[in-house]
Formats: sequence, structure tokens, C-alpha cells
Amino acid sequence: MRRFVTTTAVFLLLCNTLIYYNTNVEEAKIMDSHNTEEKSNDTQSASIEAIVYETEEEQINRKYCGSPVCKFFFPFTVGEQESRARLQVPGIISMAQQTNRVLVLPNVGDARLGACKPFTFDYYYSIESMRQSSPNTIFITQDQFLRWNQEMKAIKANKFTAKIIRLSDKAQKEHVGLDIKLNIEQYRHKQCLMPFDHLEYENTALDIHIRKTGKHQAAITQFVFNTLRSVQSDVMLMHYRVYRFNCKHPPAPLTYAERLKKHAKVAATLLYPYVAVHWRMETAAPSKLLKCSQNLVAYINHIKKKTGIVNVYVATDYPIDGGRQHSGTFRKITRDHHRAANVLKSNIDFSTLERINSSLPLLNNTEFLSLSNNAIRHSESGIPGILDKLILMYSNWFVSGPEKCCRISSSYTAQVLKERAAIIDNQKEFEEETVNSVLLNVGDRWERPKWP
Ligand SMILES: Nc1nc2c(ncn2[C@@H]2O[C@H](COP(=O)(O)OP(=O)(O)OP(=O)(O)O)[C@@H](O)[C@H]2O)c(=O)[nH]1
Ligand SMILES: [Mg+2]
Repeated sequence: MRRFVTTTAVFLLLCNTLIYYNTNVEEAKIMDSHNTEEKSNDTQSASIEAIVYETEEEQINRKYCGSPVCKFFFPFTVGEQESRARLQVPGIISMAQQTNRVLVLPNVGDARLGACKPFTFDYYYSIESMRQSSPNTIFITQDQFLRWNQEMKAIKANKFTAKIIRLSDKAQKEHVGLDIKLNIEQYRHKQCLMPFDHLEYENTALDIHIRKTGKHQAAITQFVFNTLRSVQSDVMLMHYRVYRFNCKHPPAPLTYAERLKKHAKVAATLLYPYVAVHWRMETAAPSKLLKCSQNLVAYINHIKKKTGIVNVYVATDYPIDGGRQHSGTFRKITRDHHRAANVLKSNIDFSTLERINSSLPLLNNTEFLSLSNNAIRHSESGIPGILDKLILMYSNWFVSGPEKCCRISSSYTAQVLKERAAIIDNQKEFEEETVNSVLLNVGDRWERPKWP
């Protein structure tokens, strides 16, 4: 009899646990299907047996991390604006991989990545494609990390240890600053870490200093990975302040969210065939801008004649349709900027994202709105920046500014060129393709003004 009762109890517990496991995993959509599918049947049945005896805490961990113990890496602020921040993400994924931790993806907004921003990571980027290119890494969003923390608080689990790590690249030689005292409450408040309150924050931070250089990649990377591996805390919270971190075999570049690509394609289809201009004015020499604009007008007229293309699309960080400048770091707009823009406006008939949006209104697009609980603010500058970038990538002809007329080393422009080169490479396979969307060049620069 006793044996019957025990067997029945174990059976019921098993059913219960399986129901809990299934519904919660489905509901939270946390675990990557690829990650789970890859596990063999043997491992699955072994883990089902293990689940039977798991505590509530272990079950919560399994839901978010796929194992009864969670270790997280949360880069809660990534320095620089969108294009440059995007370049950092493969290195950040490597850090999570090297330390065997779940990567918590920070929020985004206004062309920045960080915990203080209003939208989840997938507002800008495809988490799905990250999962496909790094199938053994677990990615969760900041919101999911918060839910994990709240669930742990609700069951009164012991608080989890958390360490602040600051990575910066102003040093002459790699070194670590240990025991850096922080006013942790003030710091958490400033960095929007207050909601993650079921953590035991260490009062000292770990500062990792590296060189800002394109050289010594292997040594710098190893130094960073080794230092991170020495951290024992359950949660590593990183303030990432590095301009460039070149790890040797980085995972695939970050791709934009599918719906953004789709939206940009629809916009491009309205414009085809078109010449696209990128004018990143922020660090141009103001005194050269008038001549730059005159040269741009001449260039556009020449290319229109040469290719027979009539439509022109202009993307720029200058507020070409009024309002605020499109780059958060573009502080000083002078009369020279306005005069240069007026020359372009009065000589060329062109489209811009804002002008196209009157026929493709983003703000009425339910697919777009449904992605976030927060209504899109009209001032959100990241989405227009990404859409402009994609529309430039898809254009038939692309031109950007020459030296002194623009930020010549812009990673924004560089990403347009890189993607165009890839599209052209694939295009060769479809030679009979005569549709309007054929790309005719990778990129050009209009003529720079003469200067003494
Ligand atoms: N809408 C719009 N925004 C732009 C355009 N060009 C630049 N921006 C904005 O300005 C920001 C530029 O910063 P980054 O994306 O870091 O690019 P960058 O500063 O040119 O490149 P780095 O010098 O490598 O940092 C972008 O994130 C956009 O938000 C543009 O043509 N259209
Ligand atoms: Mg930048």
C-alpha cells in the first residue's frame, strides 16, 4: 500500500512539473527552440527525471536559462550611437560565451542601447538571427531578466550576487582597477538598475582598462576574457564604454528587425529607381559646406543624366524637414549648415523618410505598434536612422560626402557600403533580373571642394 501511495505521488509530481515546465516555457518564449531541439533524447529524459526533484528556484532558473542555475551577463549600457554600438554586439556575445553566461539584451531607444531606454532590444534588432548564428548561447531581454528577478523575489529566494564591471579603452596598457568604491544606490539610480532589486550588489566595482587600438587584438581580447572569467558573482553588470573591441572570431553581425527591413523595402519600392545620398554633416567643416552643397547638386544632376534615374532620396543627420538634428551628438548647427541645406533644397527635387512617411505612415502601422507596449514617441530618432540606412542600402545608386563635407569615417555610411557590396555579390546570380531594384554601384563620393 505504502509503495502504491509513493508511486502515485511521484507520478503526480512528475505530471505537475511537466505541465509547469511546458506552459511556462511556451508562455515566456524565452528558450530558443534551436537550443532545445539540439539536445538529444537521452539528455531530455535525464533532465525530466531531474526536474521532478527541482526546487521552485531551480524551476524558475530553468525557465529563463535552460538550467537549474543561472549566471547572467548584462551589458546595461553600451556606449556610442546605434551604428557603432551595433558593431560592439558580436564582441559582447563572445564575452557571454567565454564566461558561460546568459546574455541579457539591454533596451534600445533614440539610437542608443541601454537599460534606461524605453523599447526592448527586438525593436531595432532581430534576436532570432542572433539565436541562429549563436545556437549555444541563451539570449533574454532586459524585461525577461526583470521578470526572473521578480519571480525570485516573490518566492523569497536568497538574493543573487551582482558585480558592476566597467570596461573602458583610455589606457596605455591593459590593467584592472580592483575594489573601486561606488555609491551603489546612486549609481543604480543613474543607470536605471533600481528595478533589479532582488540582487545583492557588491559595493566595489571591477574596472577593466584596455588600449584604444586596432593592434594587439589577441592579447587585449584574452586579457578581457580572462578577467571576466575570474568574476564569481551570479550577475555581471557591464558598463561598456569602449569605442572598438576587436575579438578574433566574432559571431555574426547584428541584423535589423525583419519588420524594419520590410518597411524600408516598401519605401524603396515606392522610389525605384532612385539615387540615394547620405550626408552626415556633424563633423563637416562649416566654412566648406556651401561649396559642398553646390558640388552635390552638380553631382546629382550629372548622375541623373548618366543613369537616366529621376528620383532622388536624401538621408542626413541635418534636420532637413525641420525639427531636431537626427544625431544626438550633433550639437552645433550654424548658419553655414542652413545655407548649405537650402542650396540643396532649392535646386533638387528629392524625397526623404519624413516625406515618404505621409504615404507609409509608421505611426498608423499596427504591426509596428504591436511590438511595444509603449507608444512610439514622435521624437524617437533610432527608428528613422535605421530606416534611412536601409533605404540607402537598397538604392540603385549611392553617394556620400567627401572629406571636409561630412564625417568621412562614419560607421553609419560604412555599413551602407558593406551591405551594398554584399547585395551586389548576390545580384550576379540573377543576371536576368531586370527589375528596378538592381544596384548599379557600391558607393561613390561627390567631388570635394578645393581648399588651400
Ligand atoms: N535619420 C537619420 N539619422 C542619421 C543619419 N545619419 C546619421 N544619423 C544619426 O546619427 C547617428 C550617428 O551615429 P553612429 O550611428 O554611431 O554613426 P557615426 O557616428 O557616423 O559613426 P562612428 O563615427 O563610427 O561613430 C545614428 O545613430 C543616427 O541616429 C541619417 O542619414 N538619417
Ligand atoms: Mg557615432
